[in-house]
Amino acid sequence: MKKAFITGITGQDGSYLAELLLGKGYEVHGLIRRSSTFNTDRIDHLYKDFHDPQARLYLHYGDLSVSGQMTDLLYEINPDEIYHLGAQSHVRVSFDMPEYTGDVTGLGTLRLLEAIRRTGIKARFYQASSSEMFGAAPPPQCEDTPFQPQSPYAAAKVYAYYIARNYRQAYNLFACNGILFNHESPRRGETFVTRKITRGATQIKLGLRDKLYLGNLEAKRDWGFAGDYVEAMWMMLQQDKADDFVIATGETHSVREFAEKVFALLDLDYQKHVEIDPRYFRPTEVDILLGDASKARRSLNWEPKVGFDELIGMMTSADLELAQREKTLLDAGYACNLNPHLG
Ligand code: NDP
Ligand code: GDR
Repeated sequence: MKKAFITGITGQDGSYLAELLLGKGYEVHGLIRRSSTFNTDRIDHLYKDFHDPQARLYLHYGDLSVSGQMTDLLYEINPDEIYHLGAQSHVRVSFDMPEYTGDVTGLGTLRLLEAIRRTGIKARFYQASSSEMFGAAPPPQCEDTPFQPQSPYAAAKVYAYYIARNYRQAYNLFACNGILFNHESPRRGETFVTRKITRGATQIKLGLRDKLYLGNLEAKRDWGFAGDYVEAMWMMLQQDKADDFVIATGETHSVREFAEKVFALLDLDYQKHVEIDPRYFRPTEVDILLGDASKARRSLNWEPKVGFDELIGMMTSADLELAQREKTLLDAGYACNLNPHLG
């Protein structure tokens, strides 16, 4: 049985990847942070008590800001594949917490690579690189496009990208960078713009709120479905040779267009409900991302299955159901407020 170790297993991608690997028969180990409230919602459906002989998912406490323990964990688990997804992943927040973001998102990658080198384990390594690294570079962006990072997050990811390549060259480590463009799902964090829109619009539809406050509506992104993108991560680690790949749909849409479509699906006019709040603007913005994933199509035989409209439909219907549950609880007096929107 193959063993995988996933950092960031409680996040959007970690949950889809854990599902995929368990489905392929892997034993899966994940790094989780201690928090005062449960942070495992996205993987609870996959978890079996470890006393159960069927259990194949194991969780370990740890933090990417601490190195020694990572070495102990890798030594103990001895995984065949490591998927490094853990990060402070919010671009806007990285301007508020630049040092923390550099530490976790940038140096966290180095800590893990060093743990692999020091233990001498033979694991293959996946680095969650990002289209944000392209930043101000004009579209379309591919593996050869020079990076022009526009945020502390993007700068930290550029460091992580190069340090993964350095360990590949210096120590012959099987390390791949997946340069993934934005990918979304009903499990997307609620402060990223797509989910913020589907959550806000569905709550508006049910009368739970009236306004949705957003930042720059003109930014354009290449949005795909997270479930498709975790397959590409796995495919990269099954190749004969470690390499770097752009993963994208090859289509770009504005935030305005995303909002317009979601509200229209709910028979609402976004212009009546969406307001601009400059606190969601970024000091430096990435105006347009549009990925060219021809290398991945050619070498990995990967392509996205879920298109833009299907993604919007999937997220909107999941959030409509969630808003209905919230309304039921609020109406019955079992809940007193909605979550704040802070991103
Ligand atoms: P999420 O923000 O949903 O998940 C991030 C994960 O990292 C969570 O499990 C989080 O734990 C964990 N984490 C954060 N800080 C630490 C820390 N100090 N120590 C250990 N774990 C930590 O991100 P996504 O799933 O969307 O993305 C996965 C990765 O891919 C990230 O590295 C992201 O930067 C990158 N990426 C994402 C893209 C996207 O469009 N989704 C595109 C390109 C790259 P907790 O649950 O406790 O907060
Ligand atoms: P991004 O995703 O920064 O591309 O990073 P996000 O959804 O946060 O922003 C996309 C675009 O929407 C604009 N925007 C807003 N964004 C947020 N969060 N909230 C708003 O109210 C709002 N209004 C407009 C933003 O300015 C931006 O242009 C995501 C993360 O998952 C990263 O970890 C990942 O590396 C990249 O995608 C690829």
